[in-house]
Parts: sequence; C-alpha cells; structure tokens
Amino acid sequence: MFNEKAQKMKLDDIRELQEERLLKQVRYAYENVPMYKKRFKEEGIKPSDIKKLEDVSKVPFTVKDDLRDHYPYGILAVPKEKVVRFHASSGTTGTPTVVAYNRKDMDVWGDLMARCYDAAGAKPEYIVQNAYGYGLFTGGLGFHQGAEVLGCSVLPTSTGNTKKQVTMLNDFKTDVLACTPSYAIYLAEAAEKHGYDPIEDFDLKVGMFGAEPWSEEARDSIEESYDMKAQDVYGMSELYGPGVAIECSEQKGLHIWSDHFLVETIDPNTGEVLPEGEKGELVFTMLTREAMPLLRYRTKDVGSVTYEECECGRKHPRIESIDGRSDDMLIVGGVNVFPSQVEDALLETEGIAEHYQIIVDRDVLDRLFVRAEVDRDYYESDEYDEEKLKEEASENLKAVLNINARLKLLQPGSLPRTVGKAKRVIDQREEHDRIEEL
Ligand code: DLL
Repeated sequence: MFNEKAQKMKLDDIRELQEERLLKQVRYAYENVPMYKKRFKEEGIKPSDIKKLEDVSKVPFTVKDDLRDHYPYGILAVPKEKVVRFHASSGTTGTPTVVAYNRKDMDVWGDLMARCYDAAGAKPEYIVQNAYGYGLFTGGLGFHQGAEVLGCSVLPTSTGNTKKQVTMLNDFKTDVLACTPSYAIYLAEAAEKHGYDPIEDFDLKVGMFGAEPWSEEARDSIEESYDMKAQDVYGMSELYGPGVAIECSEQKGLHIWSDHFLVETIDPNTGEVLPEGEKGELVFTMLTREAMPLLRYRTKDVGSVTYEECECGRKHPRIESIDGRSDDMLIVGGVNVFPSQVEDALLETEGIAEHYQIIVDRDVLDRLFVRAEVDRDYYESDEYDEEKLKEEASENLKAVLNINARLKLLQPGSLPRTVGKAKRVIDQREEHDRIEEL
C-alpha cells in the first residue's frame, strides 16, 4: 500500500519512530539471526544496551562479505518457507549476494517505490516504461511493483531491444522512463538514429535514473534531449533494491525514507561516526525488514547527509550527492582518483559527450588513460577543433585529478553502449596488460 502520509512526517516523529523501531529490530536480529547473536556476544553487548537512537553506534557493522560468507540462506531471520522472493547480485568474487523478502517486506518495498514515483513527480494515471533489467537484479521488479502500487500502467520492457524501446516510447507516449542514466543517454541517440525526435515524438515527463553514478552534466543532457525532469534514485540489493532514496522536484539531494532506514555516515578507515553534513561512507540500518534484517550495513558508497529542510516539505533527510564507491576509487601512482571526478572534468568541457572510459595500466609506473567521445553536434559543426578541445579537456582533467591523464578523443558512437550499468573503468594492472595505443 502507498503510504502517502509517511512522506510528510515531521522530523521529531520520524526520530521517535526510528528509535522505537531500532530497539525492536536490534532485538529481533539478535534473537533470530545466529550471526548477529554471535557478533553481539563477541563484542560484549546485549540488545538491552541499545536504549536510544544514538546507541546505534554500539552495534557492530555488517559488510557484504557477511552475506557472501552465509550464502545462500545464512542470515535469514524467518524460515525459508516464509520467503516469497529472492534477489541476488553477482559479486566480484563470484559468490553472489543473496537477499530475501517475506510478504511484509514486499509490501514495504512496494510502498517505498510508490513514494519514489510520487516524489519524482509521477502520477497514478501515468504510463511507466520500465527498462531496468527484470530478473535477479532488483531494478526491474522493484520499479515494476512500485508503479503498480501507485496505480500507474507499466510497460515491462526490461533491458535491451533498443529499437523496440524507442518505438514504444513513441507509440505509447510513455510518461515515465525508468532505466540507468547511461541507457537513457543511449536511448536518445538511438531514437534519433531510428528517425524519431525525442522531444517532438515522445511525451516523456519524468525519468527515474539510478543504479550507477551520474553527473549534473549528464542530467542536463538527458533533460534537454527529452525535455523532461531527470530524477536520481538510489538503492542497493542489500537494502531491498531501488527505493532507499529519491530526488523530489527540488533536485537538491535524495530523500531517504527514514521511517524504514536509519542512515549514518562514517569514516571508512576508522569506522567513526561523522557529524551531519560530512562526507563519508553511508551506513544503513534496516528498521523494519523481517526476512533479512541488516544492522549498520556498510554500503561503501561515499556521500553526505543533510537534515536541513527541503522546499518540497518532506522532512526525510537527504543524501546530498553520491560521489561514487570507496572501492571504486583508483589509486594511480599514489594519487586517489574517483571515476566521478573524471566525469565531472570531462563534461565540464563543452564539446565532450557523456561516453568515456578510464583505463589504468602499469608500465613500470601506473598510467591513466581516458577515452572520451566528442559530442555529435559539435563534431559535425564547422567549429570543431580537435586540438583545442583536447587541450581544454586535458587541462580540466589535470586540475581535478592532480595527475596527468593521457586523453584520446573519439568520434561520436565509438565506445560500446550498455543497456544496464555502464562499465567505465578498466584496470589492467593485475593482468599486466599494457596499452600500446589509446
Ligand atoms: O543498483 C539498485 C537500483 C536499481 C538502484 C535501480 C536504483 C535504480 P545494486 O545492483 O545492488 O542495486 O547496486 C547498488 O549501485 O551501492 C551504488 O554504488 C550504485 N548506485 C545505485 N544507485 C545509485 C545512484 C541497484 N543513484 C550500487 N547514484 C550502490 C550512484 C548508485 N550510485
């Protein structure tokens, strides 16, 4: 059920509810998940030590490896028969991370997603084209359920079949497009290739884009190509999937549905809790999930959280921006490089498109290469000056990264397009592969 009222809860009421739920959930996890009981005992704490909201910092962290180590059913708090859905994400180690939902969890997730649609500006009468992948990935089914809960009509196109996606955007006059931001950019290109004008021929009003980092420049580009609002949506499989946080019409951060999630920001090196507004690793405690409660789950996502009032009236705190993952950070010749910094520097350069790749290899020393496509309109215009563009983009990269990156400009359409999450970083240092030529 769509809990519209919960969106407008006052902060004091949210905090009160969070405290009540936290105390209950800590005890529930302790009593029903052997991993938590063991860990609490190792740390010498009892559920009764958690008396108020701030005491959450006494609770041990949960990390992705805990889920992998207990693959597939290890941290269930309910009998397997009570689970109505599993999702899984494939990890880099090969062992998937499995997440489980009982009936009530599904209802909560449906509500959270319905709130996301509503906050993003969708209406029950809208048609939603859901081009997130259906399957073990949480994106497709999460967006599907939320749209139905709000009352929208769903076109479950899933990923791929780009020509059909474009035809449906035209034929159905879809109102909401849900997919990864990189796919939204690709779809606009594909639309033009198939003879459609995304503004004249489509009637898109709202885009709900997430599952990967994207920049303000990418947002501008999407909003311009379709003439619609492009809203950022955040989540991860371990925390239901999409639906943890969403941008409202203000587009000034993503509201976290805090009656169900307690957020903290920590120093990723020391685990120390950081003051409000400081940038650090986001940590979530699921306050209500029954099938698989997670306490203080370390997301590895880096961002900051604000409790300042939002013009939209929602008091739920906001993630100000997601700056990438701490484990995405590349250390190149001793210098920390976030892929998002590369994107910012590139897109700050007028004439560079949103399609790029970062490659790192080692030739005695680490080397950083960036391949970036030139914007099609600029490429085809008389003003196109490759040398000038390259110089400008290289300077912007240098200013942001503090190291020299070797940049190659590519013709529009040269890099592979993806239908889901874009793979932008190729680290070849382990393979000892060297790039002979960019
Ligand atoms: O990507 C769930 C999702 C689906 C979110 C559709 C939004 C839309 P995972 O595959 O488990 O789940 O990947 C989660 O993706 O820890 C972040 O690093 C990244 N991520 C998700 N949303 C955003 C976003 C889904 N809006 C991981 N901005 C997370 C930046 C994001 N990164």
